[in-house]
Amino acid sequence: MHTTEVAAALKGAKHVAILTGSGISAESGVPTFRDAQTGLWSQFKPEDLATPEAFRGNPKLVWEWYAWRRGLIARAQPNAGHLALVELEQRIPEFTLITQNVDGLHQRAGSRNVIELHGNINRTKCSEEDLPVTEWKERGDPPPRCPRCGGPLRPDVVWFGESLRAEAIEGALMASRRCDVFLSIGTSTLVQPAASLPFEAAEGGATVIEINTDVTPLTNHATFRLPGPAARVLPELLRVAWPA
Ligand code: BV8
Repeated sequence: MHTTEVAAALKGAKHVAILTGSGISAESGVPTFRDAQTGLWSQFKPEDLATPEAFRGNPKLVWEWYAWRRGLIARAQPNAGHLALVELEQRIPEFTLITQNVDGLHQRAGSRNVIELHGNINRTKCSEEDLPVTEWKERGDPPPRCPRCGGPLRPDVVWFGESLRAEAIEGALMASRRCDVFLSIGTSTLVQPAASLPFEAAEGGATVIEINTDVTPLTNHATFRLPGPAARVLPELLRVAWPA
C-alpha cells in the first residue's frame, strides 16, 4: 500500500487539486451512476434520463427522477471521506476541490472552495430563460412552471450533451495544470471533460493519486493507487500524514 509515499507527497504539497465522483458519496447512501438504478427507476439508465432530449420528451418523468434523488440526498449525511477533505483543505496552502457530484455533500461537510462541474441538484432553473428559480407553486402535473415566463422548471445540473459553465471547467483545468498533487477519488474516469483533468495534472508534472474501489482508465497512468473505499482510505491517509 503506498499510503506512506502519498502522505509524504501531501505534506510537501503547496497546491493540491482534488477530483471527486459519485464514489465518494456511495458511503452516504447516494447510489453511484453505475449502480443499477433501484426500484422505481430500475428500467431506466441515468445516461438516458440526464439529457435534454429525455426532458423534452418526458418532462414529468425526468422532473420526478430528480425529485426522488433530491429526497434521497436530503436524508443523506456527508461521510468520513467528505470530512477528511475538509481537514485536508485546512492543512494545504492552496486547495481546489473539483466535484462531478451534484449532491452538495462537500459543501454540507464544510468544504469551502468547491468547483461544481455538473451543477447542483438542489438548485432549480427555468428551462426557457436558463435563470435560477427559488420559489414556485406546485400546480397540476410536474414539472412546475416558471413564475416569470411559465416555462417548465428543471434541475440546475449539466446534462449529457450540454456544455459545462466556462468558469467551472476553466478553473478546474487551471488548478489541474498548476497543482503539485492531484487526487482522483471515486470516479470511473469516463465522463468528459472531467475525465481529462487527472491527465492534465500528470502533464503538468503533478503526483497523481487514484482512490477507488475498482480500476479505471486512469489507474495505469496514476503515480500511486490507493485501493479501497474513500471513507476509509482518506481518514487513514490523513492520520499517516498528520499523526495526532
Ligand atoms: C460536454 C449531472 C460538450 C447530471 C452528469 C460520445 C457520445 C456522446 C457524448 C459524448 C461522447 N464522448 C464524450 C461525450 C460527451 C459526454 C460524455 O462524456 N459522455 C460519456 C458517457 C462518454 N459529456 C458530456 O456530454 C458533457 N458535456 O461534453 O459538452 C458537448 C456538447 C454537445 C455535444 C457533445 C459534447 C456533460 C457531462 C455531464 C453529464 N452530467 N451529472 C446528473 O447527475 O443527473 S455526469 C454524471 O455521471 C455524474 O455527475 C458523474 O460525473 C458521472 C458519473 O461518473 P462518476 O462520478 O465517475 O460515477 P460512476 O458511477 O461512473 O463511478 C463511480 C466510481 O466510484 C467507480 O469507479 C467506482 O469504482 C467508484 N466507487 C464506488 N464506491 C466507492 C468508489 N470509490 C471510492 N470509494 C467508494 N466507496
